[in-house]
Amino acid sequence: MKRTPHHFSLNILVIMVVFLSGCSAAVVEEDLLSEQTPAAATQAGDELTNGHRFPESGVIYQWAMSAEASSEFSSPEWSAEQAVGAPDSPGCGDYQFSWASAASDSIDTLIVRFPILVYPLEIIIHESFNSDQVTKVEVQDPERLGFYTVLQKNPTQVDRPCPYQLIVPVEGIDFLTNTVRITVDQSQLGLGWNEIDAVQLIGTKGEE
Ligand SMILES: [Ca+2]
Repeated sequence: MKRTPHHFSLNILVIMVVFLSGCSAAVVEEDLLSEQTPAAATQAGDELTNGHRFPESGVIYQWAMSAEASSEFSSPEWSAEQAVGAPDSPGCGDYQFSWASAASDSIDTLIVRFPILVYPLEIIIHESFNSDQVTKVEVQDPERLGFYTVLQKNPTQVDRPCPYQLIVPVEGIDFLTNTVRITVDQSQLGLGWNEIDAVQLIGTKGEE
C-alpha cells in the first residue's frame, strides 16, 4: 500500500475550510439530510434504497455529521472524519477520503453520529477498499447509553462490486437514535485495510 503525501488534497482541504467558514450551520446540516417524498425518491434513483425500499414519505436519509474511531491511519487523510458526509472517494481503491485504521490487520471501531434522532430502518455503509470486513453494527440508545447490535457476522471478501455498499436492515429498535458503531475485523482474512467512505442512516422521526 502506497502512502505518499497528497498535496492536492491539502489544497482541497484549504478550499473546503474557506468554503465551510462561509456557510451557516444550517446549510451544512442541509447537505447531510434529505427527507424523501415518493416523487423525489424516484428521481434520485442513484442508490439502491432510494424510493424502492422506503417509498413512503417522511423517511429521513442522512449522512454522518461527526465521527471518531478507535484508531486512524493519519489525519486528516484516512481519519475518522473522512467518513463524514456523502461518499467522496473517487472509486474503488486506497483513497484518503475514507477512514482507515492505524494498522491493516487489527480489530477497530468507527462511531458515526447523525444530525437527527430517528427510529432506524436501515444503515448503509459505503466501503471503498477491501470489503467487507465489517463484523458488527450497533446503534446507541441515547438515554441508556447502551449499544444494541443490529448486525453481527464474519468478515468476508467482496471483490465486486467495489466500492461496496453494506446494507443493514434494522428491525425492532424502539428508541430514537443518531449514533452508529461499526466494528471491522481485519485480523482474519489478510486483505488489509477495510476503508469506509461514508455511512448513511435511514429512519423515521416517529410521532411528535
Ligand atoms: Ca468520505
